[in-house]
Amino acid sequence: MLGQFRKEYVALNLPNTIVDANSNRGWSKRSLWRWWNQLSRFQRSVVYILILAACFAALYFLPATHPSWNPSNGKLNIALDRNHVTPPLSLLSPKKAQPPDNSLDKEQPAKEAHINNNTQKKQPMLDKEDLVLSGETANNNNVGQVHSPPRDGVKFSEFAEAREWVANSLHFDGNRDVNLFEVTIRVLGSLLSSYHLSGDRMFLDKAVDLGTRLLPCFDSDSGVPYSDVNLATRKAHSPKWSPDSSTSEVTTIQLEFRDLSRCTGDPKFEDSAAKVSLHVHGLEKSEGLVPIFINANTGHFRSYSTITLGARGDSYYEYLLKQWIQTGQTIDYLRDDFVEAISGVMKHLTRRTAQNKYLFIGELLAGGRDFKPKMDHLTCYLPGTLALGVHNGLPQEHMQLAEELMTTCYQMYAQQPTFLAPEITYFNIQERTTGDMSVKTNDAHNLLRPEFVESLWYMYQITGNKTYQDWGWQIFQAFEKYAKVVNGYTSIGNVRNPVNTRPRDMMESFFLSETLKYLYLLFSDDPHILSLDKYVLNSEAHPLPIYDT
Ligand code: DMJ
Repeated sequence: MLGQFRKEYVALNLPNTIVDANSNRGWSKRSLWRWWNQLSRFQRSVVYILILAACFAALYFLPATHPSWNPSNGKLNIALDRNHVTPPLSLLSPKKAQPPDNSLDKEQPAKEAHINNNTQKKQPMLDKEDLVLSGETANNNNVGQVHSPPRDGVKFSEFAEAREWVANSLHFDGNRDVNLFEVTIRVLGSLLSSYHLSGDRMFLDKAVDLGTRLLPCFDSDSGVPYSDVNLATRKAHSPKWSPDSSTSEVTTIQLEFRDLSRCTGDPKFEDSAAKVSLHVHGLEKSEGLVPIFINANTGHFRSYSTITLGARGDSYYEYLLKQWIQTGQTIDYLRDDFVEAISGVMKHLTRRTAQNKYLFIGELLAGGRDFKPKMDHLTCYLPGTLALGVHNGLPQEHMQLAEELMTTCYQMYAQQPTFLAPEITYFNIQERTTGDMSVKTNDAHNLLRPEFVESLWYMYQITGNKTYQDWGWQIFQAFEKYAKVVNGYTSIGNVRNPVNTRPRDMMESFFLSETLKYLYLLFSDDPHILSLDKYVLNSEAHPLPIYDT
C-alpha cells in the first residue's frame, strides 16, 4: 500500500513548481502557501489592495497597446479591413445629420389641403463634407458639377478591392443583350453612386462607357426606348416575347441618365431619358394611372393592359417623385403627375379586407374594367415613397395612406409561419370569408426583395416611430433563420412551410444593394446617416445627389 501511495505521490508532484522565466528560480506552491500563512491580517489586506490596484491598472492601460486605440484623442480608430468591418454606408455622412424637419408641418399649414408650390430654388445640395467614402486608390481628378473629393482618413480594403475589380475586370464590350432598365438601375446607378461617394474618376469613366452603349435604345420612332441592347454591336430591340416595352422600365432610367449628364457636362444622356418622361406625361391616362405596356415605335400604351403598382408599373410612380426631388423641385409636371396618380390609386386601386379592414392596393385588369385583389410584394415600396413625398411638402393625407399600407405589408410577413412575405398576396374582400389574405402555391416564393424594408427605413427616418425598427428586426431575423446559407443568403420557394422552404440557391444583387442596405440604415446608430435632403436613392438604393435645377 505504502509503495503504491508513494508512486502516486511522486507522479502528482512532478509539475508542482512555478518557474520564474527571467530568474529561472523555482517557487514551490507549498512555500508560497507557507509564506501567505505567516502574514498578519494587515499584511494580507495590503497584498489584496495591491492586487486590485494592479488589475485596475491593467484594465486602464492595456487598450493603449491595441492597434485601434488612439491615445491622442481617446477614440477608437476603426480599421475597416476584413477583420473589422463597418458597412460602407456608415461613411456617408460625417457631419451629424439634422433630425427630420418636422417643423415643415408648422411652417406649411396649407400642406394638407394642397401641394406646396415651391417656387424657391434649392441651393446646391452637396458639399465636400458630405462625401467621405474613400478608396485607397481614389484620385481627385473630377469633372462635372458635382465633385466628390476623397477625404483623408477612413479607408477600407473591401472598397479598394472592389474598385480594382471594376477598374480592371468590368468591361462592357461583351457581345450580348442586356436589359436597359436593369443595367441602368443596377450598374449605371452603382457606378455613379460610387463616383459621388469616392470622388474616383474611374467610376465615372466606366459609367460614360456604359451609358454610351445603352444610348441606342432610344433610337426608336417615338423616343420611347427599346427594352434591350447588345452592348458590343449597340443594336437595340424590343423584348423577344413582345413588341412592347414595360412602362416602369422606360420611366425608371431618368435619375441615372440625368446624373450622368450632370457629371460629364454632356447633355445627350439626360436629353434622351427626360424626353421619355415628357412623352409619357403627354399620354392619356386614367386619373394619373398608367397601363403597364408601351410600344417603342408608336409611343402609345397598349390598350387594355393591366394597371398596377406592382410589376411593370411600380417605379413609374416612384421616379415621378424622385426626378422632381433630384431636380430641386423645379419640374412641376413630375410632381403634379405623381399627386394625380396617388389620387387615382386611392380612388380606384385601394380596398379593405372584409375581416380586419386592412387597406391594400389591388390591380385593374382589361384597361380598368375588372378589379383584382392581388398585391405584389413590389407594391410595398409605395409607403416609403409616399413618406418621401410628404417630407418634401406633398399632401399629408399621403402619410395616412402610407401608414395603413405599412400595416398591411407587415401583415404580409407576419401571417406567414416563416415571417417572410410571399411574392404575391391575395386579399379577401368578400364578407363572411375567414382570413384577410391568401397565397397561391405559385406565388409562395420569397426573392429577398427589399421593398418593405425600404419603406421601413423611409418611415422610420421621417416619423421616428421605432415600431418600424422592430418590424425590420423581425424580418431580418426571419432572413437569418430561413434564407441564410453557407456563402450568403438564398431565395426560397415556399414561405408557407418552415420545415421545407425549398431554397433556390439564388441571391439577387438587390439583396445586397437594397435589402441589406436599407436594414443597415434602419438600424444605424445615427438614423439620419444618409440625408434625404441631399441624396435621392435610385430604384436600386444607390444614392445620387440632389441638384438645384
Ligand atoms: C429592384 O431591382 C428595383 O427596386 C426595381 O425597381 C424593382 N424591384 C427590384 C427588387 O425587388
